[in-house]
Amino acid sequence: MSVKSLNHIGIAVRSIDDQKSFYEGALGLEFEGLEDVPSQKVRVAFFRAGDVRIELLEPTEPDSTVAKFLEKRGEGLHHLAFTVEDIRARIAELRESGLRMIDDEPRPGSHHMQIAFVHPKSSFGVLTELCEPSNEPSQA
Ligand code: CMX
Repeated sequence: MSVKSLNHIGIAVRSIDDQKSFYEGALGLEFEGLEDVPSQKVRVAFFRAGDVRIELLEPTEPDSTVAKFLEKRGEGLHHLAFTVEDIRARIAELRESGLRMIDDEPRPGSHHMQIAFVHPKSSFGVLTELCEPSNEPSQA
């Protein structure tokens, strides 16, 4: 198992609107846009920081996992996402190595990526996402 790169850093927020000025204004990061991710019950905002993106995650439903996270732990760092190739094979490898996967099958994520999460109890408290970009031209 070898990841290609850090793809993005996910940050749980109550309101994207409230935090946009910090990332875009104070830090001067390029705002790349908003996207609804119905499968995850979140709305996301992406900011470009070199080769990595900052992903702000705002829950769209009260039963969103991000809503639960905010209730329990407050706003802040939510997950790290790593780019991989052949995500199904990577999921199988991690499972075979004894790690607990939240997703045994890839799910659709933002930016047309296929995603799967490792349970934070298997990754020393850091929720870890694998993501595989599609071949669509909009992908960076
Ligand atoms: N990072 C680290 N630990 C986390 C966590 C996170 N983001 N979210 C939950 N946990 C911890 C909890 O604190 C809890 O730990 P303790 O037992 O020590 O208190 C434990 O995991 C279980 O958490 P829980 O509150 O009982 O919540 P659930 O079991 O219902 O769900 C999790 C936890 C990680 C399985 C769930 O949040 C999940 O499936 N996450 C993956 C999907 C996701 O996060 N989607 C949003 C992002 C989508 C995107 O990027 O597009």
